[in-house]
Amino acid sequence: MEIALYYAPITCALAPYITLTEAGATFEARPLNLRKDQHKSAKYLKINPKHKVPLLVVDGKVLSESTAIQIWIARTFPQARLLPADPWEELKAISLMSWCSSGIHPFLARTNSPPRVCDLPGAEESVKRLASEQLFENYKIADELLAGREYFFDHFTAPDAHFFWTFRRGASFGLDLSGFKNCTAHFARMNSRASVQKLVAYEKSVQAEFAQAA
Ligand SMILES: N[C@@H](CCC(=O)N[C@@H](CS)C(=O)NCC(=O)O)C(=O)O
Repeated sequence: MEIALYYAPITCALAPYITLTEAGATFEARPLNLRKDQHKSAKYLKINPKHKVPLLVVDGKVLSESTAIQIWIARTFPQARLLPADPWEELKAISLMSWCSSGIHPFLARTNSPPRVCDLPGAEESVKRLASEQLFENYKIADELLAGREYFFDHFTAPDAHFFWTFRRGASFGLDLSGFKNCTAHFARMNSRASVQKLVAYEKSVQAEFAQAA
């Protein structure tokens, strides 16, 4: 089986990179330079008209959307236990990932690029402030879910990788997230995993490659 993951540094594509690594999968990461609009090239738009990462290609078949990608990885590598075994708990894990994608991610996107949602002159700060309020509301929910736990379930699962990305991205915008003690501890725990360290090293190498090509 040939697995390829279209990926870009800093983005949510790091979550499936982590879970593929946790699963011990052999895969090829295909980095795209978003700053150079490589995700909007005719070639990429042909396989993903949504011009987003992550995108998974398995033996030539294409799968978009983080949650679907995570479910595919979990099903394909069951020994990695990337989703809880109990059916109800599994659905709760899928619910958590859907929340990361549709409940948290949009506010990160607005913070990253306010003019994409409002191009009124002077609106930028207001968009960022409102987005960060929504982010804080969501991080508070995650903080409560993580109280007294190492991971969202009784061991590392795919939602941990997905949420890790949302928290990392929030922190990268300079938001003060130190009040979310359980999320902060989860973030540190995630950073200590070999899969995350591999991702971080890979991210650095891709960023260096992009900088050299600039
Ligand atoms: N709903 C998608 C969102 C993916 C997404 O928005 N990815 C961002 C990076 S974090 C992206 O590729 N942005 C490029 C663009 O919007 O053109 C998912 O959960 O996979």
